[in-house]
Amino acid sequence: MMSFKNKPLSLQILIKVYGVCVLSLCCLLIFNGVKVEGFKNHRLPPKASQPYRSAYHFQPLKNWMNDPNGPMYYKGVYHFFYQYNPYGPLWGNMSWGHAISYDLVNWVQLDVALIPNDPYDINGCFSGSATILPNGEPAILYTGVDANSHQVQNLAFPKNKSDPLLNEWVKSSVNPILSPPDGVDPSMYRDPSTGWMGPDGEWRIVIGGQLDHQSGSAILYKSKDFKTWSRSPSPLHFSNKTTMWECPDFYPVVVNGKNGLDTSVRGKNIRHVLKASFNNQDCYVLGNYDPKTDQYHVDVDFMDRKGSLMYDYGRFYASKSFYDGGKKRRIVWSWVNEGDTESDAINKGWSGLQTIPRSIWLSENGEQLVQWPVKELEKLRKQKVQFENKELKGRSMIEISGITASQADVEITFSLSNLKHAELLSSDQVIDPQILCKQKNASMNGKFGPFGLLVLASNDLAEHTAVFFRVFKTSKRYQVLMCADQSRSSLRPKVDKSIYGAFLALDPRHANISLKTLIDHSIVESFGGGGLACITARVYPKLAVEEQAHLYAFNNGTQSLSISSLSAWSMNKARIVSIRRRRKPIR
Ligand code: DQQ
Repeated sequence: MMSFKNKPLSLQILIKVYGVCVLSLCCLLIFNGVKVEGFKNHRLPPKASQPYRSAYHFQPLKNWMNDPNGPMYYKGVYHFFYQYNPYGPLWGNMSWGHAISYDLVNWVQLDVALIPNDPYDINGCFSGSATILPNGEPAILYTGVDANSHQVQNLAFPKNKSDPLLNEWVKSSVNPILSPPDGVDPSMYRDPSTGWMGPDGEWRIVIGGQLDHQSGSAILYKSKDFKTWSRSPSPLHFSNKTTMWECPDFYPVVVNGKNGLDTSVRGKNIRHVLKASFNNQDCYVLGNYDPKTDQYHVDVDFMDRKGSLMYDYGRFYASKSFYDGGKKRRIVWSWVNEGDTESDAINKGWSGLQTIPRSIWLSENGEQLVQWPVKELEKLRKQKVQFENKELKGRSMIEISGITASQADVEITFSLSNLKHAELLSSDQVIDPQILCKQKNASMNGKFGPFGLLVLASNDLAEHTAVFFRVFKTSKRYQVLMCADQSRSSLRPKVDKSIYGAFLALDPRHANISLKTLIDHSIVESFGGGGLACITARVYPKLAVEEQAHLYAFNNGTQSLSISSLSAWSMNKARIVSIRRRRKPIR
């Protein structure tokens, strides 16, 4: 075997830097009275029976996880909380799991931060958010489900705010701080947002709710001290075209720039995003917010025009963003649920993933958001294959070999010419992109497309997930459709095989069509057009696992096109370790 000294200098440096980071994290943990138990095997079935466990997406070492909660950057440490069942792989015993990281890639899972053991949250510590108060102290606002199954809002603070790990959390003695108001169903009143401060020095938050049994709503509250809250006469926004809004998120974005903004920032050149989770999707609107009057005027409302703008057109729910003051960016996290069965969850011993945290900003034309995986993920890249300017004839495919196809990061750009030959999309055809992707799935030939990637493909192609594009011509313009087709992703019955779709807001006459796909065993996260459209899929291949998985670039259209560039990397495994403090068991 190659000794450390024989490794290339760059690798030696990398190993040393990594070692120093891990060592300093361990010292910090020990210094904080935490027993480090990382790098030990946790009790899960052996690796051979875990083909769907991800290698570089965040997931706890075992059990159920759903919504991201209260992400924040505090004293140089990223904190990530999540809806967690400490006792098993199905939803229940809702608690706040807690993990920390220096780089958003490698994680240490700490003790559960909030457990449902008080009268005001005895039936669950549901979702919520973190806000850093003016004295530098972080505060958590979360929903508790009380003994009457009513949803109430509660506060918690760190036991020791000088501890960068924020190891222990103390629930406020004044809980619950808010109970369901008149006109709001007590079982539909939850998920307080991060607070933002107005020009009057008062805090604002929104809480998701259903008003008068019909409207999804972001109920607005104000407070001088973050403890005593009063409801504003009108909600920040509502819609009677949707059901209840879960996990509302409200934040500013800068016009013409990629930097993020702290949630309280106001001023010129700023627009505001309101995200609401409903119908299994995370939809958002863009608009102008006046912090003096708390009026929010949206450009295009939820469910208007062709539907709603969505963060991701695949499996992606209950997302939560935060401002990373260290790197001046806004980052969004999201829960990606399973598409297999409850008994699969029991066999696996776990359920639920998080997306790779994504930077999020306003597009150049100001009409939508753009997302891209955080830069830090690139440090997991290892072997690379790369080529440029390769013709991809009609009805052909090229295998991308030399990397680990089940654990990879792939970036590919296609260039098209002679677009006048594109298929005609008549205006009377359905314009729901998901329906179009279902009608014209990956195996249906077209002219320009389907072309893209076949990921997690078995040797005989009996299994594969296709992420692809089609270009259409309408009477006025060109339309680029992006699809993720899981219909042939697995030979296993009873797993989800949805087909997802989105339109990509780019003009193929002036821009090449790019795709970035993160493949991680059972999750396929795709970013079209530099993050203009994102689609996340969960797949459960039977044959195309581990070394048996293949990766192809394909063109199932009749028109030739060119791969102007391809770069693909095998990905290293992220370190996710667990530590345990000596503390009374939860129950
Ligand atoms: N999940 C939480 C709720 C939230 C829902 C419960 C969204 O607070 O509304 O686990 O997935």
